[in-house]
Amino acid sequence: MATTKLSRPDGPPSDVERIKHESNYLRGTLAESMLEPLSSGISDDDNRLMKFHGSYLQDDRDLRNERQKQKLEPAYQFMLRVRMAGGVAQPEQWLVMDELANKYGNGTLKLTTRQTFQMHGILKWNMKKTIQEIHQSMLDTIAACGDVNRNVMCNPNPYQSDVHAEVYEWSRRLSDDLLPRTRAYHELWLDEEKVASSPEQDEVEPMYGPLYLPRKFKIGIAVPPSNDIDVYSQDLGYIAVVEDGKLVGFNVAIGGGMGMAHGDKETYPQLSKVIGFCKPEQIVDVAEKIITIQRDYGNRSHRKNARFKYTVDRLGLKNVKAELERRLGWKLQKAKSFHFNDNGDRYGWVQGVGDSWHYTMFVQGGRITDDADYPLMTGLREIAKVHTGDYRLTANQNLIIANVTPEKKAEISELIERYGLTDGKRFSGLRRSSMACVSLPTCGLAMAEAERYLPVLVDKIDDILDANGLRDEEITIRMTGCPNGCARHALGEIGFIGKAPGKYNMYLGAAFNGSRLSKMYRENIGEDEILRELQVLIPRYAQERENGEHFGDFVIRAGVIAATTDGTNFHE
Ligand code: SRM
Ligand code: SF4
Repeated sequence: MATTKLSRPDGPPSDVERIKHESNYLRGTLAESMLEPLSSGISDDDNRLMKFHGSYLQDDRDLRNERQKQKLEPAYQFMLRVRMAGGVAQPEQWLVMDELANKYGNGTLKLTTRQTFQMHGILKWNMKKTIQEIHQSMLDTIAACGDVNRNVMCNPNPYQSDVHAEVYEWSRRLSDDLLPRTRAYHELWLDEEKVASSPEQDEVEPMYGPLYLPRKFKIGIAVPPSNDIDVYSQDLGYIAVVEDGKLVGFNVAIGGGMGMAHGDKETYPQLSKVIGFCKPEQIVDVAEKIITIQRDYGNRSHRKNARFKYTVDRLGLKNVKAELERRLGWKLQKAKSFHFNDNGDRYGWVQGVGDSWHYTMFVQGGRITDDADYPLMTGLREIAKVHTGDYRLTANQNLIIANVTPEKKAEISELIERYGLTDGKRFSGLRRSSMACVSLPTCGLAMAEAERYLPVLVDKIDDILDANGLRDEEITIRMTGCPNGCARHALGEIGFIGKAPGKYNMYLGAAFNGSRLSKMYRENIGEDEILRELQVLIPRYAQERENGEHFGDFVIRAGVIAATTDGTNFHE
């Protein structure tokens, strides 16, 4: 087989490459840093390594100025992210998360856009205890962040239990097989005894190597017709092909990603492209080989251009496919046809296969907390105490109480009623289709509010929708506090990216099923301008839309947003 000529970009390695190189497989001086009593923070180098262990050092930005004035160090605290393939958790694990969030965290849990739990506000002194208790619940935080394969996403599919079980199993296999092999996590957090370094040290990371990947790497599995995991946004996406109720394999899509930087044309969101089809038992091999291509050819000089999407663009899709097939020693089959309807969640009770029932609940911004008039956290805790099935966190930051037996259904329904927990149906279609990243006060990169502000903005947009008879119309709306795209803003029919406090770039025109990116419509505008724009666009949509036409398609047909030449792909 002919070898494709590929190369890595020139340039000196970035500082993070040095930190990884010197870290002795992700250990660095973390053990000492975590015990150092004078600061509640850790050094920058160790914070880089901390990510590979599923955590970030943050500070409470609401308190930053005040503490600066008082000449105090920032209010340091840690965010901790769990690795939980496909978002599947057991009731006992829910109770552990709930307890830890209240005991060591800020009393809330965040259900993330990649189907897992995040806790915020953990103090340095409590980190080890928290990680140990997570471990005892049979979960961990390994590789939840860092330059490695991240939490593997998987359609939580409450409809086809057999297919779900099978596809979920593959997401778990991917998650486990692609884990880093270093024992650093076990030594640092779980008190595993250190094994003396040996000549085999070079074999510690057979796939990643001592420098790991140039950047984070993300995998997701979609089961059509649902594209809830936004398969086109993944570095590597698998699209399940189900024939006669049986899983026959996966279409393989590569090179997606959402992140960009304001004003930097070298960075952009991009949709992945389908390159072929493989059998179920081949997907781990395909993932491993793609990861090694990114390991070998990804940009290690400029982290802003290091994601796999840029490697694919630089090397060329055909060349990457040829290199993949060379490394595999076999060829992908021709892609099979598929169709996606939407990238959102369907709410309420549905019956799965046999006797099982599943309840999908809307969780605004993915935040599990108790408000005076909405005791969500308490209600879910009470449900977890009696639930005998499992949970599935969705990629839209919502929650499925899954595999409820007919006997338990009445009891859980009663608790849902008692605590006023909602399947979302009392909210507008827009709110039910909303997503916001964490942003302020914990995210160090936030330029504007997102999770705390989107609900307020939606209240106001709801008034316009009500006035135009569109209350139940599902329109996807996504807001991020910066252009990194953690709520996959570029795939919302209405998207906002934070620019500065109270100011956003507004995007329109993404497809309802996540197959087309949005395009910038207005730059750097505040709430008044946002509402002014929507006061024109929403009535137009109500009056001029064609039967069944989604908002994202309408704005293109109506010429609000220019169509692209290939009809699929926008970016700034
Ligand atoms: Fe993200 C960085 C939160 C999903 C793209 N993301 C961050 C950090 C860790 C900020 C930082 O680096 O200091 C945020 C922590 C905030 C906090 O206080 O918790 C953060 N990202 C999140 C979460 C929690 C958002 C949410 O509200 O749910 C999501 C956690 C996912 C998980 O469980 O693993 C989250 N982040 C995403 C997604 C969506 C996805 O993966 O489907 C994206 C876009 C897809 C992609 O990667 O292309 C995303 N996050 C980023 C980026 C931009 C990467 C890039 O390509 O340039 C950054 C910044 C970075 O890596 O330098 C980032
Ligand atoms: Fe933070 Fe930006 Fe991600 Fe929002 S999109 S969580 S502001 S990094």
